Amino acid sequence: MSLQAQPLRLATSAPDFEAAFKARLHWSADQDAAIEQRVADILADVRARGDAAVLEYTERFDGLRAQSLQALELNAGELKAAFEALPAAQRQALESAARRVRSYHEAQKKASGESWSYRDEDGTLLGQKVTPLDRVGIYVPGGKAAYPSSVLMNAIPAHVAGVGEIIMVVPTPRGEKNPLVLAAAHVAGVTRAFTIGGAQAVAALAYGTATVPAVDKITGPGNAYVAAAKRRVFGTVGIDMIAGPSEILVLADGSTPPEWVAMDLFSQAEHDELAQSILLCPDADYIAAVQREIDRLLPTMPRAQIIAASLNGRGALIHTRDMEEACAISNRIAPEHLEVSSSEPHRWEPLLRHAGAIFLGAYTSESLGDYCAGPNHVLPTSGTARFSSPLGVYDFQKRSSLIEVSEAGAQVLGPVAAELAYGEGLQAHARAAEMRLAQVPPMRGTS
Ligand code: HSO
Ligand code: ZN
Repeated sequence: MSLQAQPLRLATSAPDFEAAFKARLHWSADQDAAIEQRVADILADVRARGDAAVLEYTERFDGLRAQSLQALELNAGELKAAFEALPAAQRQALESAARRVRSYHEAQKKASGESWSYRDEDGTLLGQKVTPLDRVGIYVPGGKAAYPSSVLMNAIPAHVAGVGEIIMVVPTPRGEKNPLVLAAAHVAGVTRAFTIGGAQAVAALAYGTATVPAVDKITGPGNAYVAAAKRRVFGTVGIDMIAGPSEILVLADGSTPPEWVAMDLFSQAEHDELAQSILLCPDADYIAAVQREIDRLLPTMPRAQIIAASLNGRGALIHTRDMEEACAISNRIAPEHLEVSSSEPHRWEPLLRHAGAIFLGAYTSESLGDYCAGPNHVLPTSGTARFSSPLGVYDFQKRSSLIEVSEAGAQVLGPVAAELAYGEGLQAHARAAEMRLAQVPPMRGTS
C-alpha cells in the first residue's frame, strides 16, 4: 500500500473530544537514566582534564582525531573564507536573511533593551542598567539537523545585544565541515568556532579548558546528550531553553487555498517524526479539502516518510463550532507556531494569547518566519509559550539596578529601613541607615 498521512480527525462537538484531544497533545520528554549518567561522567572528565578529555571524546564519538584543540579551531578569517567560497545565490540569501533578522532584533533592543532611570522628588536616582553578556557559546547540531538558519537566529541577537565574544561549537563527524553553517557564522558575527560537539563541547564551554574559554551562557538546540548536558551545567552558566519537537497550529476560516495549508502542515512535519501539526477550522468541507491536498501532495515530497510518521502519530484536523472556539483551543495548546490563515486575521489576533510566534494572514507561511521575515525562530515548544518567549536580545543581556540616594532621600528612607531592620534583629543594617540621618538616634536593643 502507498504511503498515507492521516492526521486524527476530531470534532469539538463529539462527546469523546476532550479525551481524544488530550491524548493527542500529550508529549513528554523522557529523561533516559543511562544518558544522564554518561553525560555526568563526560562533564566531570572534561572539568578535570580539559583539552585532553575533549580531544578523546571527539575522536571516540565523531571519528575526528586531532593533536590539539587548536587544530579544531576556526578563526574569523576561516569563517569568512567559507562564506566567500559559497555560490553567489547562497551568499545573497544568507545576507538578506541576516539583514532582516538584524533589523528586527535592533528594534527589539530599542523597545525593551535599553537602560532607564528617573529621579524621585528627593533627588534620589533609581534605574536599571542593561549590559550585554561578555561571552556566549552557541551550540549548532551536526548531521541532519545542522541548520544554518539557526546559526543566524542564535548569533544575531547576541551580536545585536553587544556580546563581546560569540563562540560557536559544531560537531563535525570525520572532519566533514558544513560550509553553509560556517558561512552563516561569519554573517552572524561569530568570531571563533570549534569543530567539537556533544556533552564534551557543552562542558568545555561551561567550565573552560586551556583552549576553549569559559562562556557565560550557552544557547542552541542539540540531541538528548546536549540537552542533558545543558540542564546539568545550568547554574554554572545560563542556558536558553530545552526545546521539544517543533509544532505548528493553523487556525483556518476556509479562505486560504487548502494546498497552502497542507504544505504548511508538512513544513513542520518534515522536521521530525515527533513534530506536531494541527489544523483548527469551523468548516468541515474545508478540512476534507485539506486532507485531499495532503493525499495529493505527500507522494511528491522527498521527506514523505517523516511527514507521514509525524502526521499519523501526532497530527490532528479539528472541526470547531466557530472561529472563537478555535481561538480558545489554540490558547489551550499554546503552540510554538500559530498561523492565522484567515481573511480577517486582525479580528482573531486579539483573542490569541499563548503562542511562540503568530503568523497573520494567508501569505504568511511559517517557513518565511523560519528563515528571513525577521523574528527569531527559536521559540517555546510543548505549551511553554504560556510562560516563556522567543529567543531574543534580552536573552543576551542582563540588568543591574541603579540606586543613588540623595542626602534628603537618606533622611526619608533611613527611619523606614531602620524600623524594618530592628524588626529583623539586624542592628548593623539599622545603624547604617541611621548614621546618615541629620539627627542620629541612639541605637536600639542595647542598654
Ligand atoms: N521551524 C524550526 C526552525 C527551522 N526551520 C530551521 C527550518 N530551518 C523551529 O522553529
Ligand atoms: Zn521549520
